[in-house]
Amino acid sequence: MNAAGGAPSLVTIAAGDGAKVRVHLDGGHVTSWIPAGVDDERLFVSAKSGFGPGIAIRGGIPVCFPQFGGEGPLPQHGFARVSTWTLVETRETDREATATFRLIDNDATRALWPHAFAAELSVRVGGDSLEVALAVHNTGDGSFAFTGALHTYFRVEDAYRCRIEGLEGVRYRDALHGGRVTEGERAPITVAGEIDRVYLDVPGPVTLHDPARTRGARTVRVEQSGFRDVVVWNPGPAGVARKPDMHDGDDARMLCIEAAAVATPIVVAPGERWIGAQTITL
Ligand code: TA6
Repeated sequence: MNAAGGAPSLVTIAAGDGAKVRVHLDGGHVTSWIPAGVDDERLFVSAKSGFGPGIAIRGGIPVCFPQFGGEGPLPQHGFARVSTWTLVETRETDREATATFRLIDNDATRALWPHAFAAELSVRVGGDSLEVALAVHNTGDGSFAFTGALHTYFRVEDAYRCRIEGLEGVRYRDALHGGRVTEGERAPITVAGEIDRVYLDVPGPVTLHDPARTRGARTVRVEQSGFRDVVVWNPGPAGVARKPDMHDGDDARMLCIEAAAVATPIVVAPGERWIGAQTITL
């Protein structure tokens, strides 16, 4: 309960092993993940980010739904990340902690996207892993299609010394070159400035190496299910300068690896439920 006696605007859950995660009801937005063991924040959130109803938080894990980016007529990345979700339940045990949040259609969402749905975000933390799952239930009487992502901002020591393995040779859509589809290099991805790619039909897990890190694990494994694409994004110095909610230099401190459904919209028939998840393990 917050000071005003209303519902809390953010929820923190912790496993008995010390692993913990913080979620803002505004956006259903994970903004902190500290694995068990070291006190080591693994997600990036801009010190200039706004918070509160209708504000897109810069960092953490934005829930992009029912539209990824500008892939349609809706506002950028859809409305889920600027909607207030409700807390369904939390559970904390020695080995893990979970929390579930829900967003159902309302006048505002239907005015933008005329479909009945129930979205649920489940967060599970424990040991050295974090799992975030988005379930989308079609509660209406007609099929709908959506694109989306779990737009994870990893906190890194130096993005320009990072490399990403697991996407070698995978075709990608390059937003910096008019969306053209290119064959992926047969080498780990490195960041030399702005990078904005949708890797298509990614076959397996992705590994992020952050060799400059001096505290905590330098390698993070990112797996996904339900989502077929992986987005890799860093705004670069020029991109950061264009973002009022980022400080100069933030480009070196973050790297987005996103579980995404972009190239092939997800179709959900009436009564059906789709689930997509991203599991991050040190
Ligand atoms: O994830 C890649 C992307 O679509 C980029 O093109 C960039 O726009 C980024 O998302 C951040 O979007 P936002 O609306 O949060 O500034």
